[in-house]
Amino acid sequence: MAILPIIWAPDPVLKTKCKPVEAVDDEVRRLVDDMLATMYAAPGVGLAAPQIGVEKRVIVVDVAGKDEKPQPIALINPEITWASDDTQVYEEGCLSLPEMYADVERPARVKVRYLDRDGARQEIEGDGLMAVCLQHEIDHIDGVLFVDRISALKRNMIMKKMVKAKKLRSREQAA
Ligand code: GNR
Ligand code: NI
Repeated sequence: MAILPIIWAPDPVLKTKCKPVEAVDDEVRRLVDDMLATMYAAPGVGLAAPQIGVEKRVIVVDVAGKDEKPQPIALINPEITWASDDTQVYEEGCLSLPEMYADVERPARVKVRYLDRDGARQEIEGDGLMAVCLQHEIDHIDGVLFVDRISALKRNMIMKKMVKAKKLRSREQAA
């Protein structure tokens, strides 16, 4: 399992609508395993394939608490089949927007249909952080970031900071 570098916004790969997986084969399983290793190393509670530069509809999540045993879930071709009318506001972050946070309002509960690591059909229902994470990751494979769901003023402030952060990082890497 490889820990891969996470792509920072702004980057065109994070704006791409990703392609469905046609067959859950060993290559997809390797992608899932690399994504889980990368998510745990970060650390994060979720990761979407485009964040490591892969334009496929694959996401991983694990919202288990620090003292609980890990609960990795890999979702291939995930689709939201139902969203509650009631909403929740959660302060979101993103590994592709490090150190940036903003309140985002989304449906409080969702049902998601997907293929698991063995290619079997599954459905999951989540609330709280799980609901946030599922929607945040499915947004990623549609080319949407959490900053696309906040005011233009806040989004522009965060994106300006990201452009500076990326310049700083590339200068550090060059040195
Ligand atoms: O690790 C993450 N934490 C988080 C916190 C609040 C709302 C969403 C998230 S997802 C994020 C990891 C990530 O960027 N996944 O795409
Ligand atoms: Ni994210």
